[in-house]
Amino acid sequence: MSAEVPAGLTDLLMGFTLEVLKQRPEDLLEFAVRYFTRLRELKSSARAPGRSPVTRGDAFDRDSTAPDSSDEEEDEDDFPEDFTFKPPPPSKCNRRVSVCAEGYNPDDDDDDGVKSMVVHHKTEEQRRRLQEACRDILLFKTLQQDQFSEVLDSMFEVLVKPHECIISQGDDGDNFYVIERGVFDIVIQKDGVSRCVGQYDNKGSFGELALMYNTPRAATIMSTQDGALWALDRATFHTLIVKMNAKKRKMYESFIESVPLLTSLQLSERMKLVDVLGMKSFKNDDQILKQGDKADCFYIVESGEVKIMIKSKTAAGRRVNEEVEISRCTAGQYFGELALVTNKPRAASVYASGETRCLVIDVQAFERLLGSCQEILKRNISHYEQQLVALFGSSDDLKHE
Ligand code: 1OR
Ligand code: 1OR
Repeated sequence: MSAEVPAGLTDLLMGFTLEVLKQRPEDLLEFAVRYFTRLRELKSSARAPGRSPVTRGDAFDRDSTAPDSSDEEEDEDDFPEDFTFKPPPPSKCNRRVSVCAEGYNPDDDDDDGVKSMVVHHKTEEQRRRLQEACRDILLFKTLQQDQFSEVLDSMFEVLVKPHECIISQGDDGDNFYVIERGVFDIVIQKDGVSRCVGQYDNKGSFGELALMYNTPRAATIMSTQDGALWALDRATFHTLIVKMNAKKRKMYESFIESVPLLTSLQLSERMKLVDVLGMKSFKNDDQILKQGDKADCFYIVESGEVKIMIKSKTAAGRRVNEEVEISRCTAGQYFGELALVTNKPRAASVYASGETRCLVIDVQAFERLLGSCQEILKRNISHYEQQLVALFGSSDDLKHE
């Protein structure tokens, strides 16, 4: 069943959403009542005879309440230039409200322009370390060079001691963090019980979710030893990353919909996946994964082809050096799931066959967003074992030494 979205609805809700983000009301319902009441008052006073036409405010779209098309031209100038909304008293805790993944279009949010970016001076040596730490950060992979430079300019160093709480679950989001060094626990509290659900080991990044979706922090991040982080403030993250995500969604929406593995996900879940994925290009014969390496990412072939090669074992259990091609993946197919699902090293090496582009998802996003695909992944993994037995007469390679 397809439902048509009424003209102007998106803009009407967008205006409201932006106002919520600016004012951060404690009582969303009360705020909504006041916002739309005020909007209606303004609309009817603008319509009143004798009132001179004025430019409508950004927060409103003429289509959203135009009763019929004959009103349309008149409506264009319907709203007072000075449309301001008086919010209810400020909230005590200043909690930001959740915004559903597909409802917020950062493209239209011109509030935090480039002006709001702060440059933090760095020494040559700091800049070099920062650049190295950011080299593999997936969220930065789709930035253009000048945008990436702006991100680096805005980042500042944060040194941490053991057992420091960098992020507390439930807090408002302030910064996004890139790890230069250190080991950090990911702790999630649910039903009053805290559980360590994962760890960042000297690489990666965290703290993007609260900034992307204006939600409370989803997890607590604790240092387990001395470490160094690079932080990017909320405003710059918004200006550069969240706005880029709107473009990323447009770019990858139809491709992601065509990936068979992801068909069981809801649209909002697929879009959240797009928000956090990175894109990597490879030339012919580039090694993408190495058998035996520790795993931290999952890959979907966007274009081109990859070869999956393994070094099998001799009967005595020793590895032979020659690699054997066991499979290929083309556009829409995935690889690199096995080590993430089994918590083992990479079971095979993967090489680009010709120019190849892959979408890359880190292990935390894989676990967070692809949980509902685990059954399909596991079913396909059981096929590997059967093929392996057919090829080599043993499935020992899946068990790893
Ligand atoms: P944030 O801004 O919400 C906490 O602040 C950060 O922890 C979060 O962004 C992510 O960057 C990071 N679920 C939610 N957040 C996670 C998770 C996670 N892992 C890392 N973060 N899960 C664990 C996956 C290994 C899902 C648990 C069900
Ligand atoms: P990974 O994380 O172990 C290497 O990194 C990837 O190669 C692996 O995830 C899978 O995505 C892929 N048949 C097809 N693909 C495979 C196989 C496989 N093994 C790994 N990958 N077989 C099992 C070999 C151990 C069947 C061989 C005929």
